[in-house]
Amino acid sequence: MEFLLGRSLLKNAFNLGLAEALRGAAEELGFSAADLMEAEPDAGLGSGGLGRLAACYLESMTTLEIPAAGYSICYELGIFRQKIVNGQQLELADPWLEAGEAWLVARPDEAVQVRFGGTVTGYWENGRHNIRHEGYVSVLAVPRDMMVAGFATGHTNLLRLWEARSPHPSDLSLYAAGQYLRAVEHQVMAETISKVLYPADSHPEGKALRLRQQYFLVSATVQHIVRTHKARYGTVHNFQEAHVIQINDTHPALAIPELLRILLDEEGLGWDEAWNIVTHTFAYTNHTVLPEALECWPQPLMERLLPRIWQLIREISGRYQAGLERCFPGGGHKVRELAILWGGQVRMANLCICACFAVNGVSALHTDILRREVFHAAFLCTPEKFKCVTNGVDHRRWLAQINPGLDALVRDCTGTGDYLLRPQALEALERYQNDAGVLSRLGDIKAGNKLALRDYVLRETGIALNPEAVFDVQAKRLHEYKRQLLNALHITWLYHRLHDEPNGFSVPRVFLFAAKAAPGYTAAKEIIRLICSLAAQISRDPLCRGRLQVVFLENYRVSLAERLIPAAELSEQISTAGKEASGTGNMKFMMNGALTIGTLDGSNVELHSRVGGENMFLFGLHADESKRLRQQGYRPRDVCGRVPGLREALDHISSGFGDGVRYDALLSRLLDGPDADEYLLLADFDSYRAAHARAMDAYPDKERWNRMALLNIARSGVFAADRSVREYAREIWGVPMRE
Ligand code: 26Q
Repeated sequence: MEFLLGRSLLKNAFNLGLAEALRGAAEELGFSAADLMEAEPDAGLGSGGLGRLAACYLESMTTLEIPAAGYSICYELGIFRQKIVNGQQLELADPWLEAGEAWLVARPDEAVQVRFGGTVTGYWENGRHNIRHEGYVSVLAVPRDMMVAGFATGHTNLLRLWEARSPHPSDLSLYAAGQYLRAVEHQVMAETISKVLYPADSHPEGKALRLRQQYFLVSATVQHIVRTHKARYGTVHNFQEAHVIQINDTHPALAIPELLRILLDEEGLGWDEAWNIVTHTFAYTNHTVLPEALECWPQPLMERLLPRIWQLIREISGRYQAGLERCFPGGGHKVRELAILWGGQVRMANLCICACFAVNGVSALHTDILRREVFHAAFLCTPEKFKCVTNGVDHRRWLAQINPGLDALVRDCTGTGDYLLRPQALEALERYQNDAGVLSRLGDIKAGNKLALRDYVLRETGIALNPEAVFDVQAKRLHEYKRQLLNALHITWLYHRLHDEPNGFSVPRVFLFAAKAAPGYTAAKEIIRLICSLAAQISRDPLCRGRLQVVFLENYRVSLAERLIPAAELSEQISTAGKEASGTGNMKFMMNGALTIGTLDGSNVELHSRVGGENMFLFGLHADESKRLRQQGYRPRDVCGRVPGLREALDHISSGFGDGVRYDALLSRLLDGPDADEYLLLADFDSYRAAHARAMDAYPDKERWNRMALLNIARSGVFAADRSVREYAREIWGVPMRE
């Protein structure tokens, strides 16, 4: 459902080897190349990590010459634009197509119809069971294609974005009087489907429009794939030999019953053959273990909107249930756990586990939690299905493109631009860990990037960042489990310490935040407001000048990440252990020489095993410890008394920061009730504080700091998307690729 592409101009020029020519041509024509690129809007067709991962993988699949295509919706409005007004998030529409459609090629000749609602009846004819679907509403899916260029290859892939249109002519005056309003209604309904991206991440919304979007995407896509398959092979009997459909979380899971529908109802296959094709076609990637984020749809909604799909899901579910009872004879609760239909809901993850030939997690820890907890019963039944592919990021974009100074250093140290196609080549940097010249050049590159960010922030906000300070960055979606509030609490604690002992503050610090909150997520929005209040109070306080600064940058998006990451020195990856499936920002920061302050969560675990405790600042409870603490009855109030200054910092948050706004509600979430401090901020506070203290002890020794940064960059090759995509290709898709 998402491809968070960001900008394409530099990406395409870079991959085609034309970046320098483009810059030269722009300047020759009297434009600044930078201004030209700044004019391109971000294609924000995704809400966070999952959508950005899809964009990185599409680039990598193309570079590796894998014949692949991405399918999504051509949302007229991408993820909302965030404005901060009086410290609060305001959401504005993002009409990106105004300039962004330059990259799209409409293919009306390949449009397909998608049907909603109506009634379904079965009848027998010549010994065959047929389906009659009547009274439905049709929506037209029109492709708008984007060409994806790979790096140093002639291979290209397609990203097909479906736009929803009404199949009725737009001249409504032709309609008979009685049909006029109904026709307008249908037209509006049809065109609403691709109107807007749902901006929630890890917080699914069970709205009818979202279900319509999902079915619209998968029906158009599967119809198209089957159609092109038949045009090439003249049959569907070998479909599963030619295709794998990798579903990005459960959002496109309706593709499973949709393929089944086409094979049964349109191609006339019998159940066994159709089901065999389906179960050899789909693979499922899970991106979350948060129980509230596992997608479920109300059965009545499914039945009303997608009557034939609903019948097929019931059939799949019944047969699966029978199979499970053979797997767990008398195993009541295990069978219930795996049920597709339960409590009036359709559980999409269970549908995927039942029908997919592979299920993968996105980091080692996350896969472990899937196997041992979230999908344990399914793992016992079919352990061979469960795989791990640790996420990776497009290092051509997230290193070479956004950090040209570092790219030049890597080339000088490793011989050539070899690392662009062989990210492991970054390891050769390790040889320079004691080379004072290289280390100081690395420091200069970071200093330059900090100045560039300072200029940008000054231009955009009027705020002058202190370039002498450590740049400490937390940039990601706002979610309680990601613990931006822990960061803010620690800054508040530091602020008090600064007042107690102004000269005990040896290293000046700039804390940068950037984050969008889901529009309906009240606590997340409160946290943004709190950070903004805290930033304002600190900026008014003369004692903080040159010592402590906090800035919340509005409208976090791919192009802002591209400016922020090369300038970061500390990367905040501080989620409650066991909650973040992987994280990919952590990889981008590491590649750009920022040191991680983080918990053993998601892919931080693997990052830690690569760089070691001496090259990052690890803190906090482990996933199993967190779980145990909760089971034993965790009492956050007990912690407060044990950590000096913590009580004062909490009180300060509750009473607010001099702008009259209080945050009692946030405080109460930390201290009161049986679910107090669900994400264990207070349990981890002291350890977090100590990790920051270690980081600040290390910072003044520039050579040591730069060495740690160099080792982080050198060992970041495993987090390239190319490595992940090769694993998918080998372990799941079974396709050949560029060596
Ligand atoms: C579902 C239904 C209705 C409306 C919205 C949604 C929805 C949309 C987006 C639910 C979840 C998402 C996005 C999830 C996401 O970004 N997950 C992140 O995926 C990354 C890539 O694997 C991981 O690195 C992150 O750890 C994970 O949080």
